[in-house]
Amino acid sequence: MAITQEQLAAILEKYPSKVAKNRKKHILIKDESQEAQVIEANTRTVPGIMTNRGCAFAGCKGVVVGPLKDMIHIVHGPVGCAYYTWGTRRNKAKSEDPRKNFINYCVTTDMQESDIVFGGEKKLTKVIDEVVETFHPNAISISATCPVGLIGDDINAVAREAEKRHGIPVLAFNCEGYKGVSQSAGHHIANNNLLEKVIGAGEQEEAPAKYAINILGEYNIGGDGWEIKRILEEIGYHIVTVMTGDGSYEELRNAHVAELNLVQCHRSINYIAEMLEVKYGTPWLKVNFIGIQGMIDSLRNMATYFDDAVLTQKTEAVIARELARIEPIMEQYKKICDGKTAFCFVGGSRGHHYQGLFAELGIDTVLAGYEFAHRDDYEGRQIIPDIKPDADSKNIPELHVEPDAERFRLKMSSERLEELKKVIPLSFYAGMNIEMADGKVIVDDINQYETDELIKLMKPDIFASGIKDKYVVQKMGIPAKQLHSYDYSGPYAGFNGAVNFARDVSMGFASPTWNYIVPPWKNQPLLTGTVTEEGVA
Ligand code: CFM
Repeated sequence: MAITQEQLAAILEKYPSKVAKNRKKHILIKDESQEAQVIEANTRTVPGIMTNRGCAFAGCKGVVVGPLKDMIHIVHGPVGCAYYTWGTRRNKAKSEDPRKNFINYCVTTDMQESDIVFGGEKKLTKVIDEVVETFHPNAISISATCPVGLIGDDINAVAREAEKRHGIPVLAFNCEGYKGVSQSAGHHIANNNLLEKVIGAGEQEEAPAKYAINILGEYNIGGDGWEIKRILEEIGYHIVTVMTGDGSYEELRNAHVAELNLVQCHRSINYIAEMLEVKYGTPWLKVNFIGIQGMIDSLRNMATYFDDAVLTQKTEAVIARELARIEPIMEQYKKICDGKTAFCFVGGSRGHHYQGLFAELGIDTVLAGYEFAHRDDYEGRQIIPDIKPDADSKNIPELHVEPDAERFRLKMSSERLEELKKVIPLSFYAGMNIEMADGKVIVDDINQYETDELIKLMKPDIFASGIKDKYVVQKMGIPAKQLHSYDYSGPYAGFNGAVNFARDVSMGFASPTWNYIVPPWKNQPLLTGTVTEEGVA
């Protein structure tokens, strides 16, 4: 069901007026009669409001850098920052050489009070030395947590010295948690360093095989990347590197040789995609491997880009075979799901990407949003010139990139590239809003209060979100599906992923559990008080 502007106003009315004014700009009811609906995004959360956002450290170490499996990732900071980013995101990795897969380790300098007082550089140096001696990683990352920036430890100097001592790359990331307004700042910091120090450090001049691609913004959560790889490799693509799910420092060094970059998660990695185009002349194609139609469209767009008869034929053959295999299975789940409604609120790309998959099951996404996306992820990249930088966004350095003197080369004539841009999303992302129908609600950086109120009003059948709100929602009697870590399941990408998702969501609906839950408001009064002679107490 849709909501009216009056109902929305009634929710906002409960806030102090300044907060109401702020939050109003972050919530839209889609109105197709309006040419452009502006949404405010990537700005500070009002202090005191409970939101789902993370920090810059989480975006850098936890999201972009952490999945590189042949590196040791050192968290320079208190143990809590390391512990709570250890294994929870479910970015999987395997390696032909098990001695070069450190994904399950958690390494930290475990800063204590004395380190805060006297500085933590010596301790960091010692940890690097121990790590090299014990693990012999291909490279090391150091991610700074809040106190490191506050006390002024020079992690870049420590990294430079360690590189000289050990002869392996040591990358320092100044991703203190407080930088920027969310984890989005950390993505940007990570992107800059990986482009500057890693991509292009490899010796390869040419791709070792035809149809060489990189997959950007795919983190192999629950094995998504493996399902995508299964399909792409069967069609005949050569995957140079995945950034960064099941990826490695070794592979990333040669990412410059690819003929095309695919962008799955635009938010976390669009900076690298853009910079690779400027530096090496590699265009990027926006893909969405979530949902059956999303997968099919992405495969066909890739085939259009390469324009090769054999590749196109193989693409169609794989699509036909996979559809014939999974459609009968999907049918049985559709019977359970059809006619239901969903809220889909995830970080910076899945709030959009999962809507197609829900629709294929007959589930209508009535509310969607992002924790930390920017306006272009909602409204499309054409509005980027209109985004006014503020003090927080100016805090994150913009890398200035130029065409590489030796390695820049056009992948095709600029005329052909322009022609292609008319038919496939090359170096462009149209955002989430355009695909949402009239009356659908779009919320940026939703909080606990708004979640509660909108659930009461719109009564979704399923809530797709994260761990922080999952249990509150379930106690309201509504199945909640984590679309960050996929709970304990996955993969959800590609053809097999669609089947897994359909099964898990159907189990959520069919579970008898919900009959045993009595939400508190069913057997307790919402307000208690006594009426006395003076009035209500
Ligand atoms: Fe990209 Fe992600 Fe997402 Fe993200 Fe994330 Fe994630 Fe996410 Mo959680 S990189 S923006 S910072 S798709 S960890 S794998 S699920 S919030 S929607």
